[in-house]
Amino acid sequence: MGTALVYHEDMTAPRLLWDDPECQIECPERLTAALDLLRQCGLEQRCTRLSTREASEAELGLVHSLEYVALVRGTQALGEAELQALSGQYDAVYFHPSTYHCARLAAGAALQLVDAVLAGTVRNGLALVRPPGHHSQRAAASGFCVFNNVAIAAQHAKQKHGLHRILIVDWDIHHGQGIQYIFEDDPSVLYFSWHRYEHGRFWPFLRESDADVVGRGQGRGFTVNLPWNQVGMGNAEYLAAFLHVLLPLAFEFGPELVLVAAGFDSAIGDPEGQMQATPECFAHLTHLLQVLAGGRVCAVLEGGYHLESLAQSVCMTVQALLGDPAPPLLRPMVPCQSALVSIQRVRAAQAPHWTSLQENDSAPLLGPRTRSPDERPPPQLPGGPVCEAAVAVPSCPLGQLCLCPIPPVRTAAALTTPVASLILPPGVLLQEGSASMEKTEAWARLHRSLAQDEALMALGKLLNLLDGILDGQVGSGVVAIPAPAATATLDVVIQQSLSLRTERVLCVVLGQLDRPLDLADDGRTLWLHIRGQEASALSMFQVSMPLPGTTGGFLSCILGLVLPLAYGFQPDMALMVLGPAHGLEVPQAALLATLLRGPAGGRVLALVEEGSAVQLAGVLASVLQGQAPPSLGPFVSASAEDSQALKYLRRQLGARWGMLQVEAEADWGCLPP
Ligand code: Q9C
Ligand code: ZN
Repeated sequence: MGTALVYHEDMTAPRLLWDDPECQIECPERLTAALDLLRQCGLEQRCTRLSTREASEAELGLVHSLEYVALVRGTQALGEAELQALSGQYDAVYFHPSTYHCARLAAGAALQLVDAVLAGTVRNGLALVRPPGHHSQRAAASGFCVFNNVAIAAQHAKQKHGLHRILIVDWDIHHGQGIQYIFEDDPSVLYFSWHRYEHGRFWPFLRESDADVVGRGQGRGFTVNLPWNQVGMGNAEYLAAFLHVLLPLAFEFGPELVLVAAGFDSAIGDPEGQMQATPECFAHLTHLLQVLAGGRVCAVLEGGYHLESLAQSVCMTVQALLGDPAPPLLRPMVPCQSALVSIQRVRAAQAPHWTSLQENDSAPLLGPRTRSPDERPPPQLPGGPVCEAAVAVPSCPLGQLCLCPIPPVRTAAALTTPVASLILPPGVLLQEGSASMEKTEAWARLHRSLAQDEALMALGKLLNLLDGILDGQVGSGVVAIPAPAATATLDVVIQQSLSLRTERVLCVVLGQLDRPLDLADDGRTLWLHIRGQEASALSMFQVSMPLPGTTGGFLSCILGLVLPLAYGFQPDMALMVLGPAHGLEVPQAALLATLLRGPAGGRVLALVEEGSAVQLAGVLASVLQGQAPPSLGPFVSASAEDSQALKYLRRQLGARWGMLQVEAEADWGCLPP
């Protein structure tokens, strides 16, 4: 199932006919720049092109008043002076004779996209539209927006497709107050927006954009505002917002559809946003959203006024929708204090409405399952944690868009079972070849457990696949390993990986498996064991955590610990090791593999002990190829013990791994603005 691109060239028609410095940035070139770069990168050609239709007046009526629709209809016949006079009645709006037609096309494009995704014709898609929509209200245009494209699409999905839960993610840098007003009392639509706020001193200057505004009546807790109070927020801050605010709530909500109000004025170089997130960040955000709603993600363009930055960010979004791995983000990944204050405030405001944000404060912090690590000070993270968003914003270092080379083989599997070919999804290469006997035996001499024929054969295949990944011929892989040789095999894989061009390897280990004894604690491997009897950190690169017993506990472990560490570490490759007695259910394993693709540039090697390989290999191969993971099932809150363990590790490691933090340093929240 593919990715839709919805576009109609009529939407390049609206343009500002008089002089107005505030409105001139919303120009026709925004669409052509995005489309041109999509073509140049070969991305447009990989999408399913959908035709665009005008939304009917009844469909506009799902959100807007008939009088307002009639008023906008009337602008088609107005002359320039009348258009200018009418525009002046709204805040930051211009009308053009083509506005009514194009605003209906923009809403229609969002509807076409939602219809195609819900019909199953495509998995996901992007609508490239003008005018944008998220500021427009029941009876008012605002901020270049005429009809509220995303809100209309959400109402349509509820009424025509019978959906009960829709998530709207508004990553535009302005607050989509229009969407907020339309759904503020509606618990079937969870609206998340981050926005430049500066304590209310940034447009649209609304009190209701702040973090403590959470919705009304039945809709309390279904409006989530994350105000940024400084400019210069970047990749670390955006990812932290997703991991610590949006995704925990989204998983608990369990949406059937994700709509993105996809404004790219939140990207670097944009004159409105003044933020620092690079285009690659949008590939990661898009990748993260695809673990929700079976991957049904519909993105609809909103703002974005730096043509180059806009076009590159659009390409990154489409590439992620197509299932390609996201390019690595640049170090250091440490959110600034101002962002942490905002994150802390929104978590506190939403905690009464979401169990995943409730931290069981009643229990003692050092419970029986946690113990202190040894007293040795942890080694320094190379690069050092310095990144203050508020410090001087450098001029836009926006280079050529680097589309990472896509390996000829996306995913390969090396399995030992005779039914291997039957359990793999189409497109996954079943690897038969082996590394040379010489090489395999040389490694096997290091470990007695590798001497048996069976272990040796598995090792040969594994080494061959690993070479493919390290050479860039293969993107990711799934390998079955004989249980008795699991620790030894992992030792070989780590050593072999680190001997070749790879600087950092992330090992996420489940089940009974020991950390190889000769593994150096030198910052090149991050060993994260999700099985321990207790939460403990022997150093910043050796962490263990009990396997949580509920879906909620598992999610907070992945979102609150594994991904923050992984994004902070920025590995060249991730090993996901499911050893004997790993205890993971199939959807949990699939979710973990999917999410590890993000920080690892798509290079994930899953090592699965033979006993569960038949059950897991197919689904792991399919998510590593870019398919959406299956649902975890009903959300069940984390146990008090599991939240304690996470909180303990956050305390222990937060100073060294900034991405773990969900709170600002003590005195920051109290500083005057
Ligand atoms: N310098 C959208 O991005 N002007 N609309 C604010 C602050 C209005 C933005 C002036 C910006 C409207 C869809
Ligand atoms: Zn905007």
